Amino acid sequence: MGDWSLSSGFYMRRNTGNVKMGKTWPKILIVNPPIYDFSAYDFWLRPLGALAVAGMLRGQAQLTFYDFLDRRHPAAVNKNTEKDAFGRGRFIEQQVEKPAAFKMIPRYYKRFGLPGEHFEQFLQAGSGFDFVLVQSVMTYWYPGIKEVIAAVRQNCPQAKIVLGGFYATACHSHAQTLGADLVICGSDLKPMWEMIGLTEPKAYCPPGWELYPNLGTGVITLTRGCPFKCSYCYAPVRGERFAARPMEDVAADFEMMKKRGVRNIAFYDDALLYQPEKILFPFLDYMQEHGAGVNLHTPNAMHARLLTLDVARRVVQAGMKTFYLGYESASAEFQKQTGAKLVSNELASAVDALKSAGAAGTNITAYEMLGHPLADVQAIEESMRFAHALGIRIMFSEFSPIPGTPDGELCRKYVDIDEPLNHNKSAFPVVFMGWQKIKYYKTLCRTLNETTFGKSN
Ligand code: B12
Ligand code: SF4
Repeated sequence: MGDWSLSSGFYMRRNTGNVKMGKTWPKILIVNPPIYDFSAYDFWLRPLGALAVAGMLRGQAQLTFYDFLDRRHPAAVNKNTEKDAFGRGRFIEQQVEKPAAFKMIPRYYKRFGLPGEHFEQFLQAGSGFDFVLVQSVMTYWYPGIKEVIAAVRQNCPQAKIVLGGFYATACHSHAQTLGADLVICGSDLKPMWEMIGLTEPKAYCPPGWELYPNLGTGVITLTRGCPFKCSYCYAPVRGERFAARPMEDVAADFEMMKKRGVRNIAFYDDALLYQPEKILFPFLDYMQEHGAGVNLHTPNAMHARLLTLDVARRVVQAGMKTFYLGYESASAEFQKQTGAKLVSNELASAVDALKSAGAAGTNITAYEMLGHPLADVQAIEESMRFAHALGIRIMFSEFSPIPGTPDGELCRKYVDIDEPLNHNKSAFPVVFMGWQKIKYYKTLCRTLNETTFGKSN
């Protein structure tokens, strides 16, 4: 284990010893890249994949961490990155040139995160790294990874670069063109262990939360995989069996975050409410006992169908403060064709349950899909008005076509989905439906939300 030090203006995680049994510990840098997109907001974002890998390297390597998206980093504070009551907030941003793929999108394209020069100075000030591990999430954010790889090659030419995460998995061939030495596919980290010459620990290691000197926001999962099969989603393609994580591992994750002063925790589960007696309820009981003052959030959406009054009471009692519900559409035909996740009266019952458990309408949001290739049968406006009438917020879940998914494959006739930029959730809906329609729905959404909750929200 080690301690934190502030060196040359950069936070570095240093292990207190660097020689183990006559062997020098490898110097490993872990990077969460900047985002290139039309918009980005810190909606409780944490690079959980990279932190999981950092946890496994704990005590075997000299670890240094660089998170371009850490709004609490000394180089980010006071840069118009204000936060709301639950820790969400804006990133540092800068307008950049739009790639050719986006020329028809009438919006500014931006880079979000700490400035590139800061990272370059950081690399130059460091004593050299043997390995650099780079995180990826959204496929269409790969320009940020490209930037990181170029900076590492330029300033730290001896380092071997390993790329992992969702983009590296779903767009594996594309990811191999970015210049990393190794691209990890899925959760099998064996090639990485071989490259860095270390062994995967046998016992569970919590994510490397200690790499944040000032945590504030954390994320957690209680489960792996998803038991459902929605046609727009990658989970069924990945085929990971749904399973609960052992409660003692989840508790270890929580305790580690608690020690670092966490105030807000977002669930990153795909199906948080599935089999609640076995999975969610024991965690909520644990939180009631150990989690006083910690707010829970569900940005990845909960299944309204599974949100009974009992579930609602328990989540509210355990400190859940914001409630995002997958709604997608009021259309039975759309539901049938995409996986039958929910019908409208199930959304209404979930909202009723939450409100009678004490949740405020302003903290309940229905995600509705926009720009899906089956938009014709989706009844978008009717769905919006239905959710609005329940006294809750509406937020669009803009469609991102993912290769290999049935709905993503349907989009090949509109865009080249082998180019990951075309998966951008702000771009595909515009290409598919046209800017005027998108603008109409977005204005309607804002107006409906403002009618109930006022302008400032
Ligand atoms: C949490 C989550 C979110 C969060 C935060 C995402 C974030 N930036 O961190 C929120 C709710 C904000 C979100 C938003 C969206 N999301 Co999302 N999200 C997820 C989710 C559920 C988990 C991602 C995660 O962090 N997992 C945790 C890690 C631990 O799991 P893992 O990746 O499997 O990690 C293992 C390996 O990959 C590997 N690994 C991972 N990282 C690394 C790094 C290194 C260095 C190495 C070596 C290995 C490695 O090792 C890990 C351990 O085994 C995934 C689905 C899923 N289950 O993966 C969708 C997913 C990534 N999201 C998706 C989508 C569609 C969206 C939205 C577009 C939805 C919408 N329409 O609004 C938005 C986009 C937001 C934006 N601004 O563009 C898609 C991907 C789309 C795409 N084109 O890339 C996914 C795959 C879901 C799906 N529908 O299929 N999302
Ligand atoms: S959209 Fe959600 S419920 Fe449907 S398969 Fe994907 S993760 Fe599961």
